Amino acid sequence: MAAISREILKRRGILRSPVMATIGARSMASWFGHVEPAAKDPILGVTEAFLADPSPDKVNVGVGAYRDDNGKPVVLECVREAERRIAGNLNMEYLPMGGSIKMIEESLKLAYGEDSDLIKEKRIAAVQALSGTGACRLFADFQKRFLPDTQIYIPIPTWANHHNIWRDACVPQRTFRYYHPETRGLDFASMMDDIKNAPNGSFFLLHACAHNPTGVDPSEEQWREISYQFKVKNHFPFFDMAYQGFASGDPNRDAKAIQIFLEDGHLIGCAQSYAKNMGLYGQRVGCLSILCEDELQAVAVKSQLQQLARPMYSNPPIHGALVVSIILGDPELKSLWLKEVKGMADRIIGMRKALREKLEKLGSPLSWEHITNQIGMFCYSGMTPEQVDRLTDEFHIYMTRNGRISMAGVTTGNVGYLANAIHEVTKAS
Ligand code: KET
Repeated sequence: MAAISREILKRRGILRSPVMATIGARSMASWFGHVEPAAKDPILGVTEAFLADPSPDKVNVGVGAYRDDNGKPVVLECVREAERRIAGNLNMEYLPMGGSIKMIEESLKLAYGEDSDLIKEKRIAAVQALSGTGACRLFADFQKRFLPDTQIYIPIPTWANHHNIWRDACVPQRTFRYYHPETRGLDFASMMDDIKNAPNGSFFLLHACAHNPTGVDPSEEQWREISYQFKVKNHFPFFDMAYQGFASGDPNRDAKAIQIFLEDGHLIGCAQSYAKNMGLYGQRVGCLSILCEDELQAVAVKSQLQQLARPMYSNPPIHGALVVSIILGDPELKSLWLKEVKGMADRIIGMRKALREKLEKLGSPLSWEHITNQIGMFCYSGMTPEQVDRLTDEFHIYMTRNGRISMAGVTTGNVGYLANAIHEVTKAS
């Protein structure tokens, strides 16, 4: 912090190095002297703080990144095998602006269904994207370019970066109610009211499964009602599907919400990410798709998506796309992947049970039922920002201040320590 303030003072001409002083204050004043440090990212900032803490007891349950039961990052076996197959064989030329055709084909099968008629009819415009974030951003830019006066309805709460993405794309945001803090479940009635009260033809951002941060998804029946109401109101659903496979352990089941909307004949948008379900976090591989009325329209939309990509990053990275194509294109590797996704989801479910049991055994006066009711990577614990601060200050436990625990970072080794600490900071409430 001290280093940053010295830097700022220096830039403002208040503190000068001897060389700068001799050249003169005005000529060296930078045009960006007024720039202040940006606010810390509420999620990735937690990782930075964790890394800076020298304590041997420290625990990171901040970012949604899967760890094995020893707390170590995981490279899936199917990924290792795909990389063996890539090594030495292929060139590393540019991909087309829209990315790997093979990767896109396989991604569409995952989201829209293996035998989808929509795929056969070539009605889906799709491009490889810079993981889920890049897919959302490309969509937001597309929305702004072709329907500039629209807004986006975003659930409260949501993944913090959704707000940044549509803000930077200059799309005004509205919110819709989603979560009920008292029941720690879905606030379905309010959500439906907000859907009904939005102007016809509004854009809605929906989490396809394993809602982040709440771990609360609508039931199948509720999705059907939502889909029906979207039809009545002619709303456009944009699905962010960053956790396909992490909700139920089965990627097909986790695409159910999308399937329901497709059955009802909606046009949809969809952001897919392989960060979590293939553990390809840093490879930045994902897919943006937009279901169109016909093939002609899909060709036009895809060409426009490519034109949005070209001046930003020209074309997407090749390595992750090769890994994904090889895994999903080979029946044996694909079944290994499905097994490994299930393994990750199951370990998380096991940790939910363990954390809840430990808190109950400690005699916590609070109900922790929601830890096992919620699904996906996160537990939305209900802890206050002040309680989270105590966890960090007194116990070196790092998590986002909204009380979200990344269950993917909980292990047999740290779950007892975590439960004790949570009990300590919550028992008086
Ligand atoms: N959508 C949602 C809902 C989401 O939680 C994430 C990542 C993403 C998209 C983007 O993931 P990508 O790596 O671009 O494919 N969430 C975790 C990491 C992060 O904040 O970047 C998290 O919430 O911890």
